[in-house]
Amino acid sequence: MLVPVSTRQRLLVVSNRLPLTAKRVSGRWRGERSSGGLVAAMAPLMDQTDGLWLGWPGDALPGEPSGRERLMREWERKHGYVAVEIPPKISRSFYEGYANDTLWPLLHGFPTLVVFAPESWHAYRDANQRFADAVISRARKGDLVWAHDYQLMLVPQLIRERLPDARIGFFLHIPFPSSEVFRILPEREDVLLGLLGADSIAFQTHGHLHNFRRSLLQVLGLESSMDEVQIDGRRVHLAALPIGIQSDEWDTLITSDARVARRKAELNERHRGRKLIISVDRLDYTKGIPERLRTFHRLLQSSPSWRGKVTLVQIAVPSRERVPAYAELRRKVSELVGEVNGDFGTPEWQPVVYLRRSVNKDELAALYSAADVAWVGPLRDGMNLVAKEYVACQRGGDGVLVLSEFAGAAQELGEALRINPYDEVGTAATIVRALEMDVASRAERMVALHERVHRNDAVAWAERFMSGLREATAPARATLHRDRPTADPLKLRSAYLKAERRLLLLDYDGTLVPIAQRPQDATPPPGLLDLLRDLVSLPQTTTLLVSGRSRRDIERWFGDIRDLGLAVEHGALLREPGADSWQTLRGGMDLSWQDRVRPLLQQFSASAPGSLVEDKEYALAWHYRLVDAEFGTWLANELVTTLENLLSGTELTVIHGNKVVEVRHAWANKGEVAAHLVAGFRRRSFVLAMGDDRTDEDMFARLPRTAWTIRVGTGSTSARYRVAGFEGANGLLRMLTTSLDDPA
Ligand code: ADQ
Repeated sequence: MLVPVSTRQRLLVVSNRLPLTAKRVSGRWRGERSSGGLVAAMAPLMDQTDGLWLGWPGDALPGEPSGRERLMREWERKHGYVAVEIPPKISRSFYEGYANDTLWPLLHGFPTLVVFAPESWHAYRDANQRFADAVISRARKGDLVWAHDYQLMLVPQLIRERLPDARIGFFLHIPFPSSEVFRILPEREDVLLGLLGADSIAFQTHGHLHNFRRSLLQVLGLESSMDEVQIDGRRVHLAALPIGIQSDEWDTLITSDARVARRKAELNERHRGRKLIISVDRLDYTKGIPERLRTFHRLLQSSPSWRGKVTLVQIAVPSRERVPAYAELRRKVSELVGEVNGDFGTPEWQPVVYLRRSVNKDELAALYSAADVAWVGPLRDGMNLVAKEYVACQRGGDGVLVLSEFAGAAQELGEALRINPYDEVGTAATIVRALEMDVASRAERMVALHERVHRNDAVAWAERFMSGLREATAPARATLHRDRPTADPLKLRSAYLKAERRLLLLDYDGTLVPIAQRPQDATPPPGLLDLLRDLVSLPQTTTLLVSGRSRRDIERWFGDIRDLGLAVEHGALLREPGADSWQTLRGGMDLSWQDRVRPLLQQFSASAPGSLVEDKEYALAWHYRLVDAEFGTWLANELVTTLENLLSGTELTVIHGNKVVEVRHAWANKGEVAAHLVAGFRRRSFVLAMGDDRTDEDMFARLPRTAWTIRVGTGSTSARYRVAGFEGANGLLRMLTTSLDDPA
């Protein structure tokens, strides 16, 4: 569940660069704004939390140190930007060396480009220590720290060493490679342990998270679950959170900026009668620019009808030019552009327009909205914001996004045409398909893409991260345990026998029977029905099933065991033991919300084959157990966010359970029904509750401390005891039914 954004805690962001870079212009120091998704994504949070941003302000130059110091003081006072100064020699070896010559190629899965230089590792450690020291010197109790990206992978642990109670989150913007690649790094243990100093670590995709978990196992021998790993008695939350863009800003540019509209019209005029393909990248070997140019050459070679009819605009902003691999790339790209234009160009037509520089946002927006196709072909990319920017600028448009399957964005943007950028023949065919696609199909795909990019924008991303971090560091979490003792059958029986009255509250799915692939397949076996009949016939013993299922299922299966109490839909409806009729715990419920929420669930269901919508009386649920695990989880997170926005301020709540997202009234939870039932069982009573998932935790939380609360299976719990699985749970209950005959 998402925790609402709170303004109480201060946020300290730490990233390699500050949002401003100090430049010396005409003998004076000035701050130059570095644009970029990160600054935009963090801006609203920084305002809300009155936070600080710590980062490197750019190299100091000889001369005028006092002017620079003054500027840094002004930044801190005005914007909360704290400069982390790094001596130039260290900064070079840290940034161009270990960060960009070692970690960048390694984490992108280019092991042959990795440079191993022990001195640059020392510089990396040294620089990370300086960033950590800056945080430590500013941190106050209760602050949240958010560290970013591959340049600062040691920072979480370095902070934790000095401030054991710090609350630290880390986001990796670039991929995490397979463990086979990662483990070639000589400093692999240090880097993993550095990250594990955080309370919460998030990646762009589930694939990267999965790779990270494999490395934890292979390198450190640490077992982890989908969302958690434990180290030194601490729990580290793990998540996949794809970053978004500031789609509103792009929207404003293309809908209400006259300059952009004019520029777009000019571009349309200039390229009239020709299709326009746009590619925008940092000049980086991970972005697949040479591969794209070779593919374009091949396309023009094999499809002569497209000659003179299509132009590729390649914009590439120079980057990391002091790193040798980048200088070589720059040369190669210029050469390939020359080859395409030399082989196919005419006096009227230049096949590739190559701009090797940064272009401003207006120009970019005009190009994105004028282009018929965006060709986004990285060989490997954490996310790729360009793909999302193109989509944002195609509002109401019918452009086609062609996207590499190796970009994180491909996980999310399913309506794009996918390419393997290494496959030049296949990619050329896909580009031709994009150029020739009919307008209805183009528009249909773009509408769906646009909606998704808009929904998961930068602000939603940052809020989700903060929510996860708050949850991971919430004090209540300390009361959850992974190491509960196994329920001792003999002690349980003895407590049961001693009591004057007994109450048994039993969850069904996962507790009395295993979780079934399809909900309708969880029919109770005859042995279980016998067991329940035996339980309800025990003297002074009240037994209830407390289930999230619908009345239909539970009544069909258990309705004729008269003395068995039934609470369904998490307690929205109750049939007391021995009663004929059902009652609601609270009357007069308005159910009109279901008509608003159902279409949304159906829409999600349509995009994920195998998922289904369940109509309950007081709740609606979307089940995705049969959907591909990674895609299903991603979609479920999207659905939860959308629903939470839709339902904020209502009495409804969204629950993300075990492969199910459910909307129901907030009061309809197992805790409420448990509190209602236990009211009559105070002193000298035996109360037992068993359950296997998050919804049963509500029940455990509302029972007296003396109750026998038992978590079935693994997972953090507030229950007092644990039992291995449904067989164990059945065993304990069976033992109660024999205990009166055989009080050994
Ligand atoms: P980058 O590798 O920088 O980011 P990307 O996500 O594509 O890659 O972002 C590039 C940004 O720079 C875009 O906003 C784009 O508009 C802008 N840009 C590129 N070329 C430009 C040009 N010539 N002129 C002007 N602007 C230009 C890293 C990871 C990515 C991840 C992001 C965010 O490598 O995988 O998506 O961080 O987490």
